[in-house]
Parts: sequence; structure tokens; C-alpha cells
Amino acid sequence: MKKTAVLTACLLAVLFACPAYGFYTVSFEDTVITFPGWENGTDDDLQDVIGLPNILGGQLTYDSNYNLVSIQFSYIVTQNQHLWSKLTPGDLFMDVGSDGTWDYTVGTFGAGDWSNVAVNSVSVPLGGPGYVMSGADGLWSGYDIRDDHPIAIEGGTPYSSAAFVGWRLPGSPEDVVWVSYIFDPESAINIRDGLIIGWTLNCANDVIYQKIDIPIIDIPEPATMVLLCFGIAGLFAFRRKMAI
Ligand SMILES: [Ca+2]
Ligand SMILES: [Ca+2]
Ligand SMILES: [Ca+2]
Repeated sequence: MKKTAVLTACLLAVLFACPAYGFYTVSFEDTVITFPGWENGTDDDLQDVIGLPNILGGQLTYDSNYNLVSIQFSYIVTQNQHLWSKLTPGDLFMDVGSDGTWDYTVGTFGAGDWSNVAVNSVSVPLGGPGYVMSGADGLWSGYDIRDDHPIAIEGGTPYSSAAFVGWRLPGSPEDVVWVSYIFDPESAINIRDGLIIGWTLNCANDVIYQKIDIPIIDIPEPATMVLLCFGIAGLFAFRRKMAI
């Protein structure tokens, strides 16, 4: 067999077998106006976006052990771009097991792009108490924001860390920005039993609260394992041959 044919066969074998060993991604959309039970009794309860930005949704990535790898959110800013400097993210809230109690927060309240942020272990029911509320930093004093909505959780027990990357003002109203939370690989936050994600801004002008069901990963068939071994062994053999 020619070298290129061998290499192609090996690559195909790895590609067919590898999905069971890689990272897995679940997408979600922004379908809520507030955290459940956190309506404030005003017209705010009818508006997904009050000012900026408009969070569109996001995606979550986990590994083959169901440990959380990263969470990303997408957003656009279609109005009031000049107010961007007042805007910061809130904390990222995570309810492992989707049982109504937040188990972890990621401390991005007040953070900027490329921040190394703390992941804290907490135990705060959806109804509180223990929240920091919208407007608490005073940056939006005098502005019309979504009042009386949770944006962060005070305290907690240090658990691990995460990188917060991509936070920026879009260049135009059509520019979709992706901001990422990338968890320390040793975090081992297992989400096999599902996860609820909560996220908003310091003004709570748009709020995400999404329950994510995690698809069970297919266990590879024995034939797939053989294919994978053949593919990897073939690739190494090919590399050795090329190196001679
Ligand atoms: Ca939205
Ligand atoms: Ca929980
Ligand atoms: Ca929303």
C-alpha cells in the first residue's frame, strides 16, 4: 500500500473511533427573563433585555468522565454601546444535579477580560438568602436597570479556579461575542446528573437560567476499540517510517 493510502486509512480509523474519547458540547439558548421566582413586579418582567448586552445563549463542554471543561456565552450589543464601561459580568452560578441549590459560583462579578477567577463551593438555595443584588456596585446608580435580581453570591469555600476570556465590547451591533469560562483541569466538577447554569451582568439587564441535560456518552463497541488501536498504531508506525 502506498504511504498516503496507509496514512489515510489510519486517520480514518482514528476519526471514526475518537468521538468516544474526546470532548462533548451541549448548546443552549437564552429562554428566560429572570431566575425563577425573581421577578420584581414591574415592566422589567416583560423584557428580556433592558439595556445591554443581549445574551443569546451558549454552550457547555465536558470530557469523557463528565467533568466540566468550559462554559461559553454569546452576546450582542445593539444599543447604548457608550455605556459599556459601566458593565461587568456577574458571577457564574452552577447548580449541579439541577436540584434547586447552587453548588458553585465562579467569581466574575467585577472581572474583566483575561481574569483568573475563583471557583467557590457554596450551598445557596435558588430563593436565597446569600445573594449580591443587581446594582450593588453602584456603577448603574441613576440608570434604569433590572432591580432586585441576584448577580453574585458572597463568600463560599475556595474550590478551584477558572480563566475568564473574551469579555469585550462588540465592534458593531451584528458582532456576536463569545466569552468563555475555562475550568482548571483539576476542578473535576462532575455534571453527569445535569446542571443548571445562571449568569447575568452587574445590572441584571439580561439573565440566563438554563437547565442542561447531559447526553450519556456511548460506550465504544469492542470493534471500535480495535479500530482505534489499529489507527493509532498505524499512525505511529507511519511517523517512524517517515523519520527513518
Ligand atoms: Ca437575551
Ligand atoms: Ca445543586
Ligand atoms: Ca434572558
